[in-house]
Amino acid sequence: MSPYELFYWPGIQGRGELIRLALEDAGAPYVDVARERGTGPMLALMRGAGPGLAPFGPPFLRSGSLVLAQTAAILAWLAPRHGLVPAAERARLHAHQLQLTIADFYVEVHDTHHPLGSALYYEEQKPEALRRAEIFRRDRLPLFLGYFEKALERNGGRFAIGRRSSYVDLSLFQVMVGLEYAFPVATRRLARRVRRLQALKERVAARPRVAAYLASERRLPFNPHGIFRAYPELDG
Ligand SMILES: N[C@@H](CCC(=O)N[C@@H](CS)C(=O)NCC(=O)O)C(=O)O
Repeated sequence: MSPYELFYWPGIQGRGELIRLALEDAGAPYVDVARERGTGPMLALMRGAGPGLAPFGPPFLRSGSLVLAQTAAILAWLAPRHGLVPAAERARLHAHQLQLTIADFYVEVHDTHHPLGSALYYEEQKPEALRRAEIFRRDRLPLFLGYFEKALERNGGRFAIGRRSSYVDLSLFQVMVGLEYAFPVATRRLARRVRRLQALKERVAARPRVAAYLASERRLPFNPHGIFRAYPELDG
């Protein structure tokens, strides 16, 4: 099998990490193209250099002549090929539903530090970020985490979907470690209300391929350029 080509910004975990975790857990060979060859090929595909529909933004994945963008769509396509989702249609649809909700949550996390837009530096939108982050911590964070916790509970507590680990569990792991990095105080305050998510995070981190990946140089550290950013003034 020729390796998948993952296209994502080379210096951050970002949304690309949700694809990396799935590929790593599946043991699927892939090339992280921008990290190995720079962003030129990625930007060219976004400008329409490839066949068919051009991606709006990264992450996107190339496999043969297919170039597919949108994190949730990529995962929905990859997962059945690698046993990362149950075969039943309803389970696959619900996995996709959860993944799209995670995508919505990523926008909310991003907007805590960039509420006016990505074209401005954080320092240029700090007053708005402070207000937005306060509302995020008070309303949105408990709402989303409560929803994911409930989904786990209704499915028996251990997995988001089905009776085995799926790509949604991998993404929920990333959500939890990201929040612990960016909002340690607010996340700790919710800990008792999201015990299943906490336990899921530990279990995913212990999966052999995930553990090997996390210990490798392929796993980029969190940093001040990603979606999860540790600005103490936005936490509390
Ligand atoms: N909904 C898309 C969002 C993609 C996205 O926002 N990508 C970011 C990087 S994480 C980007 O560079 N977008 C380009 C832009 O918004 O101009 C997904 O889940 O993949």
